[in-house]
This record gives sequence, C-alpha cells and structure tokens, in this order.
Amino acid sequence: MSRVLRVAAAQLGPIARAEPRAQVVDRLLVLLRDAAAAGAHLVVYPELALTSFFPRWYMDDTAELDWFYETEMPGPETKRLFDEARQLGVGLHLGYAELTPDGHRYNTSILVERDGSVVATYRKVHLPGHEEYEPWRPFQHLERRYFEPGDRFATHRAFGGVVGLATCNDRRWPETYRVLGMQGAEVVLIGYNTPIHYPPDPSHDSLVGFHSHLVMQAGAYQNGMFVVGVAHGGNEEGVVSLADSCIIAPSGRVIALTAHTDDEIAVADLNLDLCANYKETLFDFERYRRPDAYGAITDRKGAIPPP
Ligand code: CDV
Repeated sequence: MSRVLRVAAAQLGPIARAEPRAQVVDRLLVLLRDAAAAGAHLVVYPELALTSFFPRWYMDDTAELDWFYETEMPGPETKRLFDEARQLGVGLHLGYAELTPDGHRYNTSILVERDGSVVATYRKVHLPGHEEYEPWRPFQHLERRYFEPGDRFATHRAFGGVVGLATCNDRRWPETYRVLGMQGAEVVLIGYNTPIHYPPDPSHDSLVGFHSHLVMQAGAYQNGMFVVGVAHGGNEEGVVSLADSCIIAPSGRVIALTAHTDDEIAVADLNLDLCANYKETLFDFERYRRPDAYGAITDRKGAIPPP
C-alpha cells in the first residue's frame, strides 16, 4: 500500500507591523479550513508566521522587541489554531519567534501531528543578515541580532514517513538537505521570508524566484525527498518579499505552486514511496557516497584555496 501524504503549503501575504496576533491567527484559521476542505493531512505555514517580519527594523527597546516573540507554544492566542487543527485531524507546521524562560531567542518552528501531539521543534541553524544597524540599507535584516543559531538538523517519524525541518536561509545550503537526507528524510518543510531586494548585491534581485526554486529543487532531487517551501511574501510595510510557495517531488519537479502573493494554499499528494526511486538508485548513499573524499566539508568553515 502506498504512503500518500496530502500537504497544503499555506502561504501568507503581508502582515502589518501593528496587526494583532488574533487577526493573524484568524488568517491562519482560514487557511487551515481551506486545507482541511481540500483533504490535507498537514498544513505548512511559513517562517515567523505570527507577526510582520520584524528583523527589518532596528529596535533597542527590549519591550518593543519582546512583543514579536512567543514565550509558550501554543500560547493564549495560538491555542485555538492548535485546537481546531486537532479537531479537524490536520497536522501543522508553524514558524514563530521563540523567547525561552531563561532569555534565549530563536527563529523556531514547531511540527504537530494530526492528533495534536508535538512531533518536534526546530531552531534555525543558518542565520543571515547582520548584527548592528547599517544605515546604508533601505531596510535592515537583523536576524543575527535578534536570534541565536540552532545547532542541529534532525528528522522525525511522523505522518507515515520521515520528516525534516529547516527554515528559510537554510534552504540555500546543500548541507541542510544532505544532513537531513543522511537521516532518511522523505519530506523537508521549509518556511521563508525572502525580500526581493538584496541590498549587499542587487544583481540578485531579478533572480530571487529562480534561486529559491533552484536550491529547493536541487535539494529534493539530490536526496530523493519532497520539499515543501512556504512563503510569507508580498509587499509588507514597503518591503516586497517573494511568494512562489511550492511543493517539489524527489524528481526535482515543482508539483504545486501558489499563483498570487497573498494568503493562499497550494496542495499536492506526496507519495512518499517515490523517494525510493532516487534513494535506492542514483542516490543510493550507502553504495555510492564517498565520505572519505569529503573531509573539507567538516574540517573547515571557510574556503581555503591552494597557495
Ligand atoms: N529569512 C531569511 O533567512 N531570508 C534570507 C534573505 C535575507 C536572503 C533568505 O535566505 O531568503
């Protein structure tokens, strides 16, 4: 019997800076109900899905900053989302800013099964951007100021398969997919916030959508896994971010894609047994990988060209 997981990529459009959590949760509920009506087993929301993408603003007032973080998950405002997902029998993946009781801050996502049990939380490993205010930028990207990095990629048995989590910038790094692939990942869930304008080198701007799909399609194919990439996009407080949420098969092909830049679901059936078509042939790791030749991957951080 084949293992088919129906997934809804639940893209979010812009969230205003002043938009209350309750209003955002209302939007998430609409997407959840759409996903349930489409027969989805799992709804995947993007990175930092409960607020505006706040790393674009420099804040030195801790109280102002704290407003964007969750101290519990589910918390008072998100509980009704978790409750309704459980009642509908739909699992969920949700990205949020986490503030721990001992004051640590992470860019986190949570994966919840259809019965409401928590499968895992994941803390973003690759943090892009910068630590200090940079006045030359039209908008900031202060993830390296507002978050500490997570320290591992893990996979989990859930939804009848093996599921891995990653977040936004993680998707650009082949190591992300490979480390998850080495733990048997059959589906990787990735939420993202990707401004179209890349201030350090605007020559990237016209290629942002291409690059986003390029890396996720390559990761899916080279590891024989499905990838679900979900955007928080559109024109948010004057900064336009990529939409183009997608679901990618182990063949590397995009099998579902959003059409707009606002709240929208894209649904696909993921036949997890198709992963074997790649994992047990061209990318049979046990047979063909050569870890003895890959030392430079782990014995250094930056590139060292020959003298
Ligand atoms: N949220 C992100 O990680 N965004 C980065 C941008 C800054 C390049 C990304 O990789 O999409």
